Amino acid sequence: MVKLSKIMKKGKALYLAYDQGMEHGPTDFNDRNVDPNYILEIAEKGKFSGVILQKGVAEKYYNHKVPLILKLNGKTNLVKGDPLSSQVCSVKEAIKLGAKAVGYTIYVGSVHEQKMFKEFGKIEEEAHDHGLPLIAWMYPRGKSVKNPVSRESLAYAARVGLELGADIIKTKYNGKPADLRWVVKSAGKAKVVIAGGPKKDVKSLIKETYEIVKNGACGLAIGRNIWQHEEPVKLAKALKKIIFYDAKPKEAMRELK
Ligand code: FBP
Repeated sequence: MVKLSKIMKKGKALYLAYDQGMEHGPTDFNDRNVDPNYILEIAEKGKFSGVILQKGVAEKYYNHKVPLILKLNGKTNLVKGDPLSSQVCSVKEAIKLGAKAVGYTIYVGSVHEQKMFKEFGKIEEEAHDHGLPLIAWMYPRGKSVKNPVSRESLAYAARVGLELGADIIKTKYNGKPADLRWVVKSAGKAKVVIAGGPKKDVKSLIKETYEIVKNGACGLAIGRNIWQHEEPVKLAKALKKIIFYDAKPKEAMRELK
């Protein structure tokens, strides 16, 4: 039986994503947040439901204070064209590193999607044999995907995540509550969490978070908006008020004063 209780509370979650060093390169970083120790400190002080790392960072920095979600595949943004993200870490290795869940990105619509489906299938079997939850980054992407954030693309990708056995599906919010409700419905019994994207102003982030939880998502798996912020722990507290305690945006904003 897969237990989500180690990485979710009351069915809700706030994860801190820090795999951008691989996905985007150090362009996302400054002198402070380039250091994984800084991120782990935010994760601990902000009481995140989990921290998302690649294996190299986990091996050298992870301190077991916040549940570890280990990303098992990755790619850089240097290769253009239809994306393929291949496996770089095994479930066995993730368990050795102390992971409480594993993650894998699938680019639905890429000409390489079959390769990712195949790897994901094996990972799903092994992770679930060990009772480990599997989080799928379900991102529609590739030449044949006209609009990666349309209602249809997002719902299709989320549904594929359910069909393939993901426990939690990570997707993007396109700003349309009705579309998100359809994405969540398409994901069925798989839970849905939303990515943060590039840094935006705090007011918009708070408003979006409110919309996201009101329309069926369980929370956020967010990176840049937190660790590029001047006061990441305060911001995390504000987001948690909305996600875990049903606060309204105005009430959450008070955490930032
Ligand atoms: P952010 O909140 O910083 O957007 O992180 C979420 C995330 O899914 C990361 O886990 C991943 O590295 C990145 O976004 C992928 O971004 P992109 O959509 O540019 O491939």
